[in-house]
Amino acid sequence: MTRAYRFLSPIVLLAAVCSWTPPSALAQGNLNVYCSVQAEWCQAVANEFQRQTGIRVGLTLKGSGETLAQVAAEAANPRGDVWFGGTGDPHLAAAEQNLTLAYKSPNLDRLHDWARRQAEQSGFKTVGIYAGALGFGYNPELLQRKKLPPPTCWRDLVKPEYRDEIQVANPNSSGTAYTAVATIVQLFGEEEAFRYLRQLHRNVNQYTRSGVGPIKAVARGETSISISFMHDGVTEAVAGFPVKIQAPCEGTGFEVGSLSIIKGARNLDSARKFADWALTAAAQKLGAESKQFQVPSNREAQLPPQAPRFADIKLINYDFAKYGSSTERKRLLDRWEKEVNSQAK
Ligand code: S7P
Repeated sequence: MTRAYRFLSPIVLLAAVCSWTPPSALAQGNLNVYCSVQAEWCQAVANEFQRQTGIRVGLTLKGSGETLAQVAAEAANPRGDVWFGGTGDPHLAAAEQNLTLAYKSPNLDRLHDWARRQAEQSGFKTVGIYAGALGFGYNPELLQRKKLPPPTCWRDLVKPEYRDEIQVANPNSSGTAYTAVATIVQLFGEEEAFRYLRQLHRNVNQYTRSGVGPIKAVARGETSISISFMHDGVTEAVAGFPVKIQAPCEGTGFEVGSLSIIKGARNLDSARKFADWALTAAAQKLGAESKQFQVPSNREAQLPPQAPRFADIKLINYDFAKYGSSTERKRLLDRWEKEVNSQAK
């Protein structure tokens, strides 16, 4: 201690030391977030929550199916505290497997019915933070060069003219692709749906690991068509790529993108604070600011003007209870693996 400090009271001294401490050493705790939306949004959420609360946020970026597998594998020794984003079905499966923790945020009342329903259905072990409809993305320049018409219906995708023109993700790793399988089953009935998926298999040039992979391939001109969430197509179009989106004429499924607190979270207080914050309109604005155009779940949050409008899309009455159940999910994925993915083209 220097001479001058001997004349200061301990309180003044403490205040002086604190005011000189670098901000990183003042962290108000830690929070490990498993994040299943696109990287820009994950980063914006981490930065802003950290800025507002002083809680240091660690991020792990993975798709929905992969995060579910990770949370299940770590159940005895959880490393994540909160799972932010990703399709609702695997969040419901996690709730059913008791991998996530019930929490009734005081902000639940501020949400749209569809987001609250996701919470009620899971015994409050998950909650909706956004919604998005499934559809097609296509590259109009590439299709024109190949003299192919843009697809408008699910039935178009299995036409022989689209041989090797389509990309979709693998439903084992991707929540987007699982939503597609569950949507087709609900639209056509299971037997007809698997006949359809086998026909589609011939036209698929690649099953990617991540759900946004196919629309990014459309944007780069590597494939003509993708099965994607329509808002992910808007992200590419807004970035200046030649991408258009289409809502399927027969109707389509949708996701309730969700948030869950992981059971055994080591930073439970921070996790609850994060959940409360993520349900506010101000936090949900970060989605559009990161050029992600889902429908926010907070009723006061503005719908980004570029977002696909649900009122313009023929939506099916997606059965989240059934297709979010672990047994149904596993059964459909096993069947897809055996009857579709393992088949020669
Ligand atoms: O952030 C865009 C988005 O489409 O990604 C999520 C998706 O589940 C993550 O990718 P996977 O398909 O690889 O699981 C969606 O929830 C979200 O709308």
